[in-house]
Amino acid sequence: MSQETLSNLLQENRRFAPPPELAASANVTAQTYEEAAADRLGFWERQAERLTWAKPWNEVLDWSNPPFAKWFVGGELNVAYNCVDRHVEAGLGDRVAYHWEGEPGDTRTLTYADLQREVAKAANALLELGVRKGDRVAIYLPMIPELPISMLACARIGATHSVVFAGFSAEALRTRIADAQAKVVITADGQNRRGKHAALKPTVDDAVASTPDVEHVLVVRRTGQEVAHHERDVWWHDLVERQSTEHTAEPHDAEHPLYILYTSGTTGKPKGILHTSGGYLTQVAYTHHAVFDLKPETDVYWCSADIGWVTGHSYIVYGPLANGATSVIYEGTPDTPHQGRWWEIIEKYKVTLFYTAPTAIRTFMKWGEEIPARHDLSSLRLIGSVGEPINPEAYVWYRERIGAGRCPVVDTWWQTETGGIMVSPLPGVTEGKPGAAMRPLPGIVADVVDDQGQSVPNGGGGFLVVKEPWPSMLRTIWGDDERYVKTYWSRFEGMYFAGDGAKKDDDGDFWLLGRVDDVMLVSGHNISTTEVESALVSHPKVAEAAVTGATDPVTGQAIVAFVIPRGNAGADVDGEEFVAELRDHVAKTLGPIAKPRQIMVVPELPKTRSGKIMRRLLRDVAENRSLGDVTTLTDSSVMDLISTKLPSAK
Ligand code: 6R9
Repeated sequence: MSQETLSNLLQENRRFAPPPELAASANVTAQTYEEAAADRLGFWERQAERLTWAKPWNEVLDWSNPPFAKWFVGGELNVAYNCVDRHVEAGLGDRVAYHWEGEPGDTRTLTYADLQREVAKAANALLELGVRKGDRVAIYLPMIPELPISMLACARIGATHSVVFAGFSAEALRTRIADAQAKVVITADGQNRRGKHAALKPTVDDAVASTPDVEHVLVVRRTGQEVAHHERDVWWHDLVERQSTEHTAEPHDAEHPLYILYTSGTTGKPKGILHTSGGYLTQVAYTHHAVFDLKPETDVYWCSADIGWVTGHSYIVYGPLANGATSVIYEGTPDTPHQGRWWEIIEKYKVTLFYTAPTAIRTFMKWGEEIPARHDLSSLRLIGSVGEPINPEAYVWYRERIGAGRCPVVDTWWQTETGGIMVSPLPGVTEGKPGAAMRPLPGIVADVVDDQGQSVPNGGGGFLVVKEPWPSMLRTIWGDDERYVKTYWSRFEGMYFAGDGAKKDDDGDFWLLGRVDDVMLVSGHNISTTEVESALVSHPKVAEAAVTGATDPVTGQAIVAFVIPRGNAGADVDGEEFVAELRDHVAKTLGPIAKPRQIMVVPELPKTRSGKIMRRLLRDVAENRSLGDVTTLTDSSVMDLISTKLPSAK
């Protein structure tokens, strides 16, 4: 972004107060903000007491060598014990930890007692394979119970896991295995994707052909498809099933590395984000309790994310299990075998708390509101969003069509790097605004600053920063302290730079405006892609929109938009008239400066596996360049579909 601050174009006046019953019994009240502000470290210390520690800490935070933080110094705990065993010891062994639903319709129920046995067996199996405390284990599994079981087994013995999305290419997997020097890879023969079997094992064979550190590949049989067998391979059902269900969990240091998770970034090699144990578990447990108002005795919680994304790590595995929650895990895609599959799952398990991404919500808008309307979603009491800014119209659709106009929506801002939720409404406290992530949570000190690092006044726009260390912050980039300092702590003195644009409204509430790299500079104005996309989505015929800046001889950059029409938009959505209508709609909503130069109607948008729109690929298209790296795309054929829509290709 240049000197100029981000233009603040979108006006949104709708407000939604917390439901009175929820407010009356909410886990967290308004007072907590004050308590945490008065004594931040004392606040986090109280949250750490949610966990069971083998040895108490002697210092809450060591920040003597910034930006390298140590939380709960001297404390010791076992993360897996905290997520599983202690609930069994407390007499909750029969409580369901996971209702698992496979794509083909097979199911498995794991109580906390079941999970304890499974994790112990997997931990014993890893030990038999020679995995020791401090070793790294790569996990390349679909959304099956063996995935959380493997993660917890690693945590239990103090091995650091590195989960890689099942579906990433052999090359993406190879670089991640090599960077972490993983000793063992856990995978499956294949996975179910849209009613078909997609092989995984050949990708692993390919990747480990050139990663000499890998001693064993542990293979779960999921689809039953043929796989090649190498000497290093061992079947899960041979090795794990014969292990003892007893394993004593040793305590590990609060700062013991729990996991590495790679974020792709736009350039350069992927960054291995390192999370440790005590602070991480404290913040994910607290935020899951506070933001979702979790009542573990009665709630059924479902986060639809893939566990290969940080959202799955923190809010399918560690946070919910630390809190003794009952969760749903679903293996497949939302349209298999039909477009109502998710709503069927909510109805079947009587899900009360639901957490998904804007990309999914916009897809459902595209498919049409009659699909969720066929299902009984009345069990829901709170719905959440994560991953991208939620457009106000998508928020309102979500609240009305899924939440029956009754459930509060929590729009949660955070990152792989932050480990846990940072900015979010509190469902019993905050009056929600469609499109706003609202306020930093209690105990979090975040702000919006200008390019000099000065806090912007209400009404201003700039960069989102975090001004004080937080328990679940990344500790470094695996093997590259220098890059950690340079990427996150060098843009503004003494502050964590998140890389996101944001604005404060007149009440001081935060609105996230997308990655700073995506901000467009049009005739000297910084315009966020998010606001133009939200304006497009507010047109009744648009389900989804992606906006990018393309070089323009007159305006520097010009706005180019790609839109997906809603299911009920009718047949006239491909013509010039529709495009003209949309351009005018944006000009009316945001002002003439934001009017797109060009709008293309497309059937799909390029997205990462976690559902984020890859605007840089659209910029390549808009500027007639050959495409950059497409290895993290969910479906690379999407780009061909889009290219055929280009005027030049017609
Ligand atoms: C959890 C996760 C992080 C980036 C982040 C931002 C975007 C996530 C958001 C949001 C606006 C929200 N993001 N949640 N933007 N509102 N509620 O998504 O982690 O995959 O590392 O991505 O996602 O741009 O910087 P990660």
